[in-house]
Amino acid sequence: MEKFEHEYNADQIQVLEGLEAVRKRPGMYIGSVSVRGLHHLVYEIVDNAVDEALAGYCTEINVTIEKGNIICVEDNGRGIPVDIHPKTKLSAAETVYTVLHAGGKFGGDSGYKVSGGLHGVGSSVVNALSEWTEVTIQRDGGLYQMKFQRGKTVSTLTKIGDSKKTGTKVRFLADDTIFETLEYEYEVLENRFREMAFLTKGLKITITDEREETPRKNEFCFEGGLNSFVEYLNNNKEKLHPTPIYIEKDGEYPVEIAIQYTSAYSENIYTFVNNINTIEGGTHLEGFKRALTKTFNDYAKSKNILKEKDGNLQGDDIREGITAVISVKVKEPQFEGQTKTKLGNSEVAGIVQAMVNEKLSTFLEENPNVAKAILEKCVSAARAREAARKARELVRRKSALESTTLPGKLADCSSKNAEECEVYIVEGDSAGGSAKQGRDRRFQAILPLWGKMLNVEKARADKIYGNDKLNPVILAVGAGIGADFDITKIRYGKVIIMADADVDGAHIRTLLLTFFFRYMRPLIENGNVFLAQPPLFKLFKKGMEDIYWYEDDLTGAFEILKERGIERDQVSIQRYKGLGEMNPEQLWETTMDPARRILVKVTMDDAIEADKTFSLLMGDDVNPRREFIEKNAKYVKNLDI
Ligand code: 28F
Repeated sequence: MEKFEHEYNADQIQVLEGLEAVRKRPGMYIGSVSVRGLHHLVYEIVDNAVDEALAGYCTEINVTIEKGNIICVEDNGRGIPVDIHPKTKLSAAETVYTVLHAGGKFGGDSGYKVSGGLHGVGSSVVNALSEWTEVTIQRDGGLYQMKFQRGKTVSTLTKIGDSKKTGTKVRFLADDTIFETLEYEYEVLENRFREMAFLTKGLKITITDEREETPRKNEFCFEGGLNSFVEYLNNNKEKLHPTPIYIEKDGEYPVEIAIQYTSAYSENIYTFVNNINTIEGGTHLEGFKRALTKTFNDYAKSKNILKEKDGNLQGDDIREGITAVISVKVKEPQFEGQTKTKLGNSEVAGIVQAMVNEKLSTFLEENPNVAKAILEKCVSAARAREAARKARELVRRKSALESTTLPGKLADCSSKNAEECEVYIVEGDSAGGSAKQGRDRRFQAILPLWGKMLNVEKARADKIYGNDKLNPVILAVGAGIGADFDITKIRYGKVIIMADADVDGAHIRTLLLTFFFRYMRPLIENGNVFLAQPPLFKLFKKGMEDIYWYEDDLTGAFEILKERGIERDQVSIQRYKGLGEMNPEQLWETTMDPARRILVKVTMDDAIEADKTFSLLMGDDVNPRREFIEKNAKYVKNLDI
């Protein structure tokens, strides 16, 4: 039996019931108990420190993953208030950590004005879901500490020393009886904190990983704020103007926007509400798009770049090659959409629209060279759009006539029930041959691809329709592309990319993913795209069943041998360099048989990182590409798959 020094009164019993609810249904509070939910715990704590920075009192946040997956977050803000609330007889700090929904909510009568910042409500949730939590506060000349176990106070807030500094430090160990895993992924946290540093100009965030012998460390601090963000996203793309366009407006709904055009054909607009990535967009994005279209059209007409007879430039034309980051602060945000990442507040559309109309037109008047460079590109986009429309019509007319035309190389399956059907897109003719022989032809189709693919980052839609490498993919999937893509028409429930586990394979995979990401995004969002995982090794010995191994590290395979009482040096190890080295049977057994294969589902969780990855590989600059490929032979991890 655990013994607690604490005595509980009626109020606190209610509190405990509150945290018990969090432990019973953690998913309701942090989304899931997977590795994603685990990372959420860290974000909740860091959010509070960032709020303190937004309030203007904190300049530095340090996050450490300590040995044993203990998280330590420290800020140099004012420190959570330590004074006792007369009614609850608890310190403000302990209340924040033990009462569900405390924090910002009781900013009203607590005597503390939470200016600017919104002081998150997640501290008590983190506390409830941690095996233990330790909070140390420096404030009012003192050093204070309190400790919890699974949300229960085991040591109430106590002064344990003096301090001239101020700040808050929180250490916690997530509860392994709640979470599926406690293994934090450094890259995931690193990306999130980089993003947060971009969104909070001048705030320094460091992240350290002490789990390995040689600690990893990154420091993020961007004096340029959103401008730095856009420059980062456009890294190694060709820019149409040297510095981003930056516009901002304070007030009840602060809005900040940075824009920079590149010679690429894609549109990359990232939107944030209270530093939360609104992946599904919403009213702020709508307002921005409307204003962008109107402002550029008005300017082009007034300067006679666009004649009255030409009609208007369309929104798509004006957004070709744009990279933009939009950050708004909304006191009571309403989030909608499938993943609750779409801003619903209708008033925000007009606010952003008016702000962009005003500030962007001023910018264009004052920077005619930038305006000219962008508009030239818009006009050529409009022309390409017209050409694309014609090309598409041609394709449509054709397919109306011969609607069953499938690519010649496709070995289709006999079932026509998309739900159970799969298409393997296979790199290379020889692997394609093995796959054709090894498959279950009832529900598995094979589409061999070979040679280098078209670089879709640099191609407009009209080229893609006519491209002889991508056209087979489009026809096989059978649902069109771009704005015409219709997920209900897909011919296969699983689109599986099967490529070698080497650098060329990684390249093909990335090119295909880029293509899906840009032109069939719903396919990724809907979870229809997969990566096949061919084995890396075969361990074999006469009289022993072959062992296929899918990881670089063979330690686990050797353990299996040991369990079977076989010495390591008795077995031969074959390293597979490519799919072509496997015969049809082996390919079936290891990579295609639904009962035995490993499939990795591709998700577009982290659109920013994915785009960055693609651009790196697609950009003109060869060096970052090579570096990337070398570093990421198993790059799929970075796509958050
Ligand atoms: C490592 C995580 O949580 N930092 C925080 C503050 C500062 C204040 C605060 C936090 C007031 C009464 C609700 C201080 N002085 N880092 C953190 N720093 N919370 S959390 O106030 C909380 C509200 O209860 C703070 C004056 N006002 C606010």
